[in-house]
Amino acid sequence: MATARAAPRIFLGLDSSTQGLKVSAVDENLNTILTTAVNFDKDLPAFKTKGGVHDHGNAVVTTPTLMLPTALEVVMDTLKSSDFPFERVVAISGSGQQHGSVYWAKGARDTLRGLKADAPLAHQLRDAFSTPNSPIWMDSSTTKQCRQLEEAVGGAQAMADLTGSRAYERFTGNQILKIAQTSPKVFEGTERVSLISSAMCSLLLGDYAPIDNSDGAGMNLMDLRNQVWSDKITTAISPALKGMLGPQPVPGHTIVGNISQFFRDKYKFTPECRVVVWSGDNPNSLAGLGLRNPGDVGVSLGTSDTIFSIMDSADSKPGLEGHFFVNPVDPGSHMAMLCYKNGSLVREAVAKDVAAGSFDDFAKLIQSTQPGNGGNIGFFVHQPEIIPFIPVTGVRRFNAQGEPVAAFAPEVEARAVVEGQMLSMRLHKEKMGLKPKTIICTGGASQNPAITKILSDVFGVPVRAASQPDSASLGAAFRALHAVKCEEAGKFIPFAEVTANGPATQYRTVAEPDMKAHDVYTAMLPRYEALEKRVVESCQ
Ligand code: XUL
Repeated sequence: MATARAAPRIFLGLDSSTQGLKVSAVDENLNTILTTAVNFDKDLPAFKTKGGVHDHGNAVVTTPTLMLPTALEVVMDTLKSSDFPFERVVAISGSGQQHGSVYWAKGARDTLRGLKADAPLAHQLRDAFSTPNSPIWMDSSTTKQCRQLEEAVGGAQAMADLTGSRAYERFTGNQILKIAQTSPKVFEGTERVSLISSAMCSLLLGDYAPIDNSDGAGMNLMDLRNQVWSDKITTAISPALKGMLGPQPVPGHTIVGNISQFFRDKYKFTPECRVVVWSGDNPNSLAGLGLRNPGDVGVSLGTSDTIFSIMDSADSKPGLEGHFFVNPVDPGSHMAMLCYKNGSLVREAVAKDVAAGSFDDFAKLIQSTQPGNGGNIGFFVHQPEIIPFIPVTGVRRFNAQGEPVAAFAPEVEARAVVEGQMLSMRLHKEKMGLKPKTIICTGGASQNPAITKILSDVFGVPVRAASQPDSASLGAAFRALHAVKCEEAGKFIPFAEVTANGPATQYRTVAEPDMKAHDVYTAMLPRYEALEKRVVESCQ
């Protein structure tokens, strides 16, 4: 007994991302005890995904919904086979790729409540979804619905004022409207719409879990200031929708219940194990990176590239670019963010072209060229881009005279892809009124010194990396700990207090800015902006 009581408590964080499902287990001091992951393409080949998704063409991108419970069970089985001490897990939370939606069929709640440990989750849930495919953040097929919903609330700026973002193709409300319009049977057969985050949480809970107000802000459905579903927008989609969304969104430190019988029976979680509401991957990364000061900016260089920071809610002024969400660890403040679709997959494609896929050689090519790239600028749009909206894919290259050119030399190409991405971040982040003092970087490309050096030079600030990777799953584990600490104290405790001494606050500097190079980029920015405008106009 005494030994069992003394055994350190464990907090689990999962990250259901575009390409896989990861788990981080941390102790009370926020040290990582273990991480493990399932890669959708490699480990679950039956779902035939590429990069975790099905690209149907015509800007339609989905993920097979049943892959989510399958991955959850596989990852838990992996933990079980390594004798993971499930009985020490005090709380579990998670992170989901933002905006993606899950459509639970009529009767699915009963199925969820009755899940039994003697059959695979996916088998028991085979009839639980009214459509087998979940539209995800890479989908950009809902431009018509975006304009329609903006019109219903009084225009794009009115939509931004109300929800924190103008209508974006990947945002869930626009996706739901498309389903209601083009697949009315699916819509009518749905009893609950979840985000990927809340769907995964529902699996752990064995019942429908609410949506948290941070991920909820990525739907174009939530009144950002009041943190409630907007009647105006939900009704414009369908009078039935509000009921399908479940209760009002909840703060990120909410305990939604205890873990379900399925997980207790199969893995020996204790009946007391708390399930903490899940949130989106970018909000969780913000938590995992320990951002706490308004000048701290997080940059995640992953499948998507995102740049985000905390903002006093009184200062957040949503415009026609970028997003404002509720801060996932402090419902009283906001999180400002920009998201680019053309992130690591584009860097990988260019590295494949110019360096046979070796990121070391890609870095060497970059290092053989000068900041500013001799005036050459490229726009690498492999997927329709969000910021700015570039719906027509293709690579556009311009020389120092602003003339279109068909190709760059390999080393120029390598620098051009990274400089273009970082210049765009700087340009559009400044338009949101934000100037970083420090950048805290995460994601695969944050390990590449040539890439972080350009990031640092473009912004003119040091770039630091967290001492542990996997910021989204770690952030989820930290939020699980935070929720338990708030529950134990019977009041809200600042997240920074809970994480104060943990490794989340220990960064190493990975790049220092060269201010001469920074000046080159500052001078280059108006040219970049003018060329960007040309590219955007050429798509209209
Ligand atoms: C954010 C976004 C992406 C996904 C990636 O708005 O669309 O960063 O969250 O998982």
